[in-house]
Amino acid sequence: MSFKFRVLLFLATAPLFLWAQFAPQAGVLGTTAIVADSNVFVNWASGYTLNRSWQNMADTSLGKVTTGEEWSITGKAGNGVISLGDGGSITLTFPFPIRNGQGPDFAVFENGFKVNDSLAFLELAFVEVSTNGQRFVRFPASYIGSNIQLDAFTGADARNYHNLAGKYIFNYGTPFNLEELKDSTGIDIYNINFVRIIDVKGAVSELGSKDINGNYINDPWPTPFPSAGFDFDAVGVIYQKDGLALQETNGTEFTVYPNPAKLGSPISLSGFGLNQIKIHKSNGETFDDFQHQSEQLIFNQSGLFIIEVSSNNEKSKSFFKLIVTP
Ligand SMILES: [Ca+2]
Ligand SMILES: [Ca+2]
Repeated sequence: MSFKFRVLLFLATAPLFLWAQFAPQAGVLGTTAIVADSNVFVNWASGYTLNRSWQNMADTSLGKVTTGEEWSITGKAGNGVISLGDGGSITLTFPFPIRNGQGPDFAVFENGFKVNDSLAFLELAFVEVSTNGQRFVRFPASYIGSNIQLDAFTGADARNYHNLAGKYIFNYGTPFNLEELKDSTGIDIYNINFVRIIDVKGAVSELGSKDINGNYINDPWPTPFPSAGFDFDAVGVIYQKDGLALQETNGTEFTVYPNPAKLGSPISLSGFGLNQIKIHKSNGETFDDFQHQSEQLIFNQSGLFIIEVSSNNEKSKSFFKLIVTP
């Protein structure tokens, strides 16, 4: 290889090393942001445990954050946010487990906003997942920007952040791919029941949170307001374990189809008969507001239901969830 050619090759490849960056902000070519209305979302978080933290971790006299209404936590993005405070967290649950599929499997929404064409006010959070609610595994997060402390009034470049919720502005979800955790022990990436969002402590100092390379993650701080920290909007599910039902009893697979089903439309049973089931509402009350014909059910109400199936000899029972949409 000639010297000249080597120099040219170096010049051609150098920018890749000097400016190795992650995906850009929503609306920019190459972004991985997913708009809230996208039809890739098949479900949204339905339950939560909230653990709010300080308005300012360095001055706890201000107390904890208060902004947001808890009713807005579940359901679709865009119905309000709830602030987590410095290092605060929220753990979400879902109608069905999330499973690994092709590409991203769920997305997290926050309420960041653009401050100019290239920068946005962003508040970041780590994302962890769990199958059993005990062992949580964190997505490997990276920060590659400057160490000049961002504050409550400074925009940030989305290209500096990876695997951190809040990378994208309001109405755009940050995607997460369970495939990246396939070598983790103690979780089943095809059966994720919990997603935990943990505010990045933004200080670029010993109080702050670090990425997988040991670098402080630059996130606006201090933000000593009732709305400090990550402002959680929603978690949208892209792949879920549906058609659920596949619990075995005495070698028989029970299914209901379709699931989710539609109000007033027939639902077919297979593997069991009407005489083997009891239907409960999600609060456990018995539910009987449905019609039936041979092996088909027609629900007169929408909602989340639990179907209890007794095996023929009454020795074992299976339970599964059925969703009936309006
Ligand atoms: Ca995936
Ligand atoms: Ca923060």
